[in-house]
Formats: sequence, C-alpha cells, structure tokens
Amino acid sequence: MTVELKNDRFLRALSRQPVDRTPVWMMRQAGRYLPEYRATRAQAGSFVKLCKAPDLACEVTLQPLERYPLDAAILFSDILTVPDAMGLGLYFEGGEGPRFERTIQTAADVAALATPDMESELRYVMDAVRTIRRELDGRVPLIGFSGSPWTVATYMVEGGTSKNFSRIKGMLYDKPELLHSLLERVTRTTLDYLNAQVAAGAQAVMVFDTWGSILTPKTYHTFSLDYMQRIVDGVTREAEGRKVPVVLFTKGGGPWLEAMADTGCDALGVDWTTDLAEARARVGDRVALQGNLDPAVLYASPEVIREEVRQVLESFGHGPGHVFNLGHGIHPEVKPEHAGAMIEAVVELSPAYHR
Ligand code: 1CP
Repeated sequence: MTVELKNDRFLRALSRQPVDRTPVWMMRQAGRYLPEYRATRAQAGSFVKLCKAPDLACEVTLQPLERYPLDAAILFSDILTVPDAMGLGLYFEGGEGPRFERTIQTAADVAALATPDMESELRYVMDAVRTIRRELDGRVPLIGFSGSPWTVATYMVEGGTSKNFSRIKGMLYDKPELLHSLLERVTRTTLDYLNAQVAAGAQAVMVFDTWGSILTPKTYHTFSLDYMQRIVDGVTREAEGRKVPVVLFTKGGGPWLEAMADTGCDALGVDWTTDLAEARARVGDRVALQGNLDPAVLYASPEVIREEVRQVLESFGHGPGHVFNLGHGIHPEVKPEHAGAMIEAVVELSPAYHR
C-alpha cells in the first residue's frame, strides 16, 4: 500500500514543514450536521451498527470530503470501541449519549476485563481503516485515533457521560491504586489499538483527552498525562517510509501545553480558551498546533465566520506549524454551508501566512 499521497499539507504542517496554505479539517467532520450522514446512519440502524460496518463507516468518512476541500480524513469510529471490546457492552439510548451495560467499580471488575485482539474483536475498525485507505486512493491522509486512557476510563467507571464525575473522582482520591490498575490496562489496549490502526494504514494518530481538564494540575499529570506519555513512547512513529505524527488534545488543557509538548508528541490540539499566539510563544518550535475556532462561531453568518477565521490565522501568525480546526467537535445544529464558509475562508485567506 504505497500509493502516492496527492495532498500532504496536513502531514507537512504537523512536522512544521513549509506548506502553500494552512491545512484544514474539522473534529466530528463526519457527523450529525450532515443530512447524508443521518441517512447512512438510518440505513445502518444505529450509531454502533454504523461503526461496526466497515463499508458504511468508509462511506461516512468520505462524505465531508465530497462536499469540502478538506486536507485530511478521520476514521469514522468512536473512542468507546475500546471499552466495548474489553467487555463492557456499549450502547446508545435513543437521543442520549453513550452507555455501558457493565461498569468498573472494583479490582475484580478490572481483573475481569478482556484483552481484545485487534484483528478479531476490533477487526471491524481495522477493516474500516483499510477500506478507507483504498477508497481515498491517496487524495488526503487518514487520521486514526483513540481516547486518552483517562477519558476512556471516565466512561468505564461512570457508565456513560457524566456531570460531576463523582464515581471516578471518588475512586481517584479513595483508591488511587485501583484507578491506576484500570488505566494501566486501558493504556496497553489503546497502544495495541493505535498500532494496529497504523499497521492497517492510518497516517497520523490523534489522542482525544476530552475530560483531562476536570483534573487538578497534580492529578492531570499522574492520571492523564503520564498515560498519554506512554502512548507517545509506544506508538509506531513511522510507516510506509513516512513519519506518522502524533497529536495530543486535552480539551481545556491550556494550562498544561508545555508539559504536553514535553512528551515528545508532534502536535497539540488547542481549544478556543487559549490564544494561539500565546500557545505558540509557550511551546516554541517543539510542536505544531491544531485549532482553534470556537465551534459556536459556525452559528453566525458566513461574513462573520470569515472574519473569525482570519483572526485565528492571524493569532497563529506567519510560518509553518498550524493545522486549522475547530477547538472541539462541530455541533449537530450547524448548517453545512456554514462549515463550508469556514473551510473556504481558510483556503482563501491562509496562503498570505505562508509567503
Ligand atoms: O448519533 C450519532 O450519530 C452519534 C454521534 C457520534 C459521532 C458522529 C458519536 C457518539 N461518536 C461519533 C464519531 C466520533 N467520535 C468520531 C469520528 C470521527 C470524526 O471526528 O468525524 C470521533 C473522533 C469521536 C471521538 C469521541 N467520542 C470523543 C472524543 C472527542 C470529543 O468529541 O470530545 C468522545 C468523548 C466520544 C464519546 C462519544 N461518542 C458519541 C458521543 C455523543 C460522545 C460524547 C459523549 C459525551 O459528551 O460524554
């Protein structure tokens, strides 16, 4: 599988190499804001069934690329496939978020977790990666991903989305060894999972630490960052004769950008609460930055969207090392034309920052 990559702007920017314009993609670019996504999900029967059908997962991965001049595709899947395969039983209750049939509360629960085989229990993900690579045919690179061990563990302990994270934070303070033993298991499986995605054809990997920011500075380091460090250290960094860049994203992780850069990852995702100029000054030339338009800007008019895009480009400033993105996933209520206005503005306005 050594197809020539026709558009490598995204990979170049992650390595802080010169580009003709700033590459752009959107977190959750394949998702509920697109009518064609909702149609394919209906055809699959449910979100979980869509994830488990490689041909349909490939179809929805490519949908946003048909509409917009995006510079990367992201595997259509979910961070919760990992705990599902470890035996917890993922499901979605109509209109609500993810739920697990079983949760982790005791050492016996951790001991009972399965160690999934990437080419059997999680084969549907690897098949999706292979199918997408074939269908992309080198148009743009494919991003693989996982959750951070901490973020995945929040769902495993809470049983779903949480408001106060009472169970996992109770565990963190009362039984830190129990939580570390869970994080250890999740980290090992996550590493296998990301390495299997790279072996199947993922050309960059991103680790989503959506809930790192609920931790204190000290516990962020010991319960989230240390495990992401193990992922950075253990993930395959080269494939098909090319570097496989690693992007770490802690939502709300502004206070910890230097520490995240110190892991040796290639790039940091930045949300809209941190100014890119400040982030760039702090991390210097150690890592590239990805972000950080407030997703709520896409509720505004195309003229306002264009101006806000200009401000994000201006805040990063001139030179390589920026991947344009939203600061978090696109909201389901956004009009597809508004996402288009954002992408068009990046395409039109960003060349000036690379001359
Ligand atoms: O009804 C539907 O169609 C389900 C909506 C949906 C989608 C489109 C879910 C359920 N997951 C996804 C896909 C998804 N999830 C991708 C696909 C690739 C793309 O970006 O296009 C990715 C990268 C994720 C990652 C993910 N899942 C994260 C980390 C990133 C983030 O957004 O913070 C998290 C926390 C999840 C859990 C999850 N899965 C789905 C939902 C609604 C959630 C969030 C639940 C919560 O708020 O706690």
